[in-house]
Parts: sequence; structure tokens; C-alpha cells
Amino acid sequence: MKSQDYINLEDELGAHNYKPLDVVLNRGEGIWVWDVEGNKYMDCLAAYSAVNQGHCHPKIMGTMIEQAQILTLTSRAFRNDQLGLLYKELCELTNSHKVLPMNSGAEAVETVIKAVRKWGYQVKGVPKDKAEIIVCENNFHGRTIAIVGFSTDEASRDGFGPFSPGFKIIPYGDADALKAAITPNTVAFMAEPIQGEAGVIIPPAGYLKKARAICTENDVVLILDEIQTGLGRTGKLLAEEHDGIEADLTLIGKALSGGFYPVSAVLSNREVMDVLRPGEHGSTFGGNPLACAIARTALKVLVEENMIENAAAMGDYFLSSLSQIQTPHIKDVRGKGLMLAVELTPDAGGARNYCEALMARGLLCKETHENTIRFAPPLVITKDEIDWALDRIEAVLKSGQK
Ligand code: IF1
Repeated sequence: MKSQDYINLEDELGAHNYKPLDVVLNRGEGIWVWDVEGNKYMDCLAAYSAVNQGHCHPKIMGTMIEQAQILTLTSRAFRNDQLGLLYKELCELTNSHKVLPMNSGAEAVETVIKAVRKWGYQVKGVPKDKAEIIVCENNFHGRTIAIVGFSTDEASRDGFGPFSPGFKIIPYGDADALKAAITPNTVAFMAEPIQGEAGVIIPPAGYLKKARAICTENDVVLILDEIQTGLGRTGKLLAEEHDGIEADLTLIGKALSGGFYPVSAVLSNREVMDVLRPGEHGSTFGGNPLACAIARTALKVLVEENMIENAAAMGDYFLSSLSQIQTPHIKDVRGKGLMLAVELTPDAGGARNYCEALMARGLLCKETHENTIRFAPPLVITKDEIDWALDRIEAVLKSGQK
């Protein structure tokens, strides 16, 4: 079968909730992927930061195969020999007290919403059903009904109501707005350390530190969604480290499995999670031995193979090189670590066209909104490979794509 045959099948039989680039991949290794015709591409999306460790990392693959032959799923009705070890390694690595494992990122977000609400009623003394959670404009935390209900993106929420009450939306990056929005019923403030879907929006320096202090002063739980920014992407294990703070609850997912399997987790530094009692929350697959074994190795290689340091060094190099590209089509270049974006001017011709032109030259990346191109390769990328990418990016940006 050729690419077009696979595309036709998807178009005919699949729901049309995505508009992917028309490249049909069937193999990946490190930062490279291949399509069914055998063309090779550099992957500068890394499955939205789920394959930070690179495609088909041999050690994670080895663990997956090994564990799959022993035990895959027990449900949480019974215990398994991988879960406790994942807890221990995660807690040591992230300086956390407790872990709650789920599968997708959205499930981790739903989990914290439940936990902080219950904490609000049981510990903080908020009256029944009055708990408020503060979130930010242009947030992206997933696709479930509760989550899209507090999105400010029309495409994400329009037509999906009615939504859950109890969320208050404030501008991102504005600590004064946070302070002003807090009431006695506020249980939590949730934010992304850098907003991904919004276009790699980096908040003003000191924002997270101020938010941390405001939350502490007001007995409000600080939740950082590090599902995208976490696990090395920004050049630190967690992006909160750039600001020298610790969230009360931290969400991780995506690269927690190196892209082999959906694994997410809520990490807790504060005894919020203790409010969840047996029978009140869970998931059939959450914390299963296959997931835990994969996650353990995914974390191990991230650290042992110095991927976090590499993300910091290569990210600096990539960002400064992108910033040097001279063309009237660029409005802004920004990023931290290997979470980078080039924002085009409104008349440049649209980011999608640039992504298609880059694909034709062997580089895969994805637009966000109309005018922003994101670059987020696996964290194993080398300087020579970045130079290879830059040659293509510069040529495409300079030629314009109208
Ligand atoms: C899609 C973006 C990335 C996330 C943060 C929670 C979740 C995500 C900060 C939910 C998921 C994804 C999902 C993906 C597109 C994508 C994305 F473009 F929307 F912004 F990564 F860049 N919190 N992000 O970024 O995690 O339930 O998906 O596991 O296709 O929707 P999930």
C-alpha cells in the first residue's frame, strides 16, 4: 500500500478530529522517522514531547518486551511488583511525597481537580460544592468535558457544553490577577509553566515565584501541569526548577513512558492526595506493571544518558541560531530548552504552509494556531543535526510560503 491508500482509509473510516500532515510513518529511531515510501524525516515534534528519549529507545523497548512476557495488567484490585518501585524512583527523582498513577494527561488533570476539591471541603473547610479552581487564559490541559469547560479556545469548547462550574479564568503571567481572583473558596491555582498549545508562551520572569508565594499565603494548592514541559523538555527535569520553586501538585505524562505507552502521574508535595480514599478514584490500567516498568526505564535513560543537560545545551544553540535568521516573515522566536517556537508575521502565509514546505525537505514539525511553528525534537538531538535542521528552516523561512 502507498501513502495515499492509508490516507484514503483514514479519511473514509476515521472520525475527522485531526488534520495531520499527509505523511504516513511506519518506522522511527532516535530523532528520525520514515514513511511507507522509505523517505526519512527529522522529527521536530517528538509526538508532542512524548518521545523525549527518542523513537524506539532500545532500553525502554527492552524493558517493554521483557515485562510484556512476564505480567502486563493486574488491575489495582491486586498489587504488583513494579508500582512501588516506580513510586520510589519518581519520588526520589522529583522530590515528591506521593504519587497517583493514571494513563493519559487529561486523566491526571481530572485527578487533581477531584483531589483539590475534596481537600478544599475536608481540610480547608470550603462549603459543599463551592470550591473554586483558578486557571489561565489560553490554557491547554486536555480534552475531557471538565477540562474543555475551562478552556478559552473556542474550537476546544464550542458545542460541547454544558460544562462543570467552579473554574475561574485569569490572564496568564499576571500575578496580581491571581491575587485578586482568590476568595475563601479558592482551593487551587493550576497553570502550565510555559503554555504549549498557546504557542510556547513564556511568562514574565518571577511569575511562578510570585504565584507560589500567593498560593502559600492564601492556603491555595499550586498545581503545575508539566505534562508537556516536564521530563527534560525545557532543559530541567521539571520546568519549575527554572524558577526555584516547588508546586504542591505536579502533573506529568507524555515522556514518562518515552512514547511507548500512555502513562501519567500526579506528584504531590503536600498531603492533598490523602483525601482520596479507597473507591473514590482510579482506573483499570493506571499503575499497571507494564506501564510502571516502562516508566522506570524511561526515567532512568532520561537521567543516565544526560538528555536533560543535552536539552539545555542544544536548546540554547537552537534558539540562538533561529534568532539569527534574517527574514521579514518572522515576528518572534522564543523557547526554553528544546521547546521552541517561531512566530510568523500575519502576512507570511500561515504556519501550516511552512510546515508542509519543511516536510518536503525532510523535517517534520507542526503549526500551532495560524502563525506559530513549534520545534520540539527528541532530547537526544546533536549539534550537527540541529545544523541540518537549521539549513532547511532558514531556506523555507527565507523563501516565504504564500
Ligand atoms: C492532541 C497541544 C501539545 C498538554 C498539557 C495536558 C495535556 C496536554 C500541558 C493532555 C496535551 C497535547 C495533546 C495533543 C496536542 C498536544 C499539544 F498542541 F495541544 F499543545 F503537546 F503541544 N496538559 N497536549 O500539552 O494530555 O490527555 O493528551 O495525554 O492531539 O490533543 P493527553
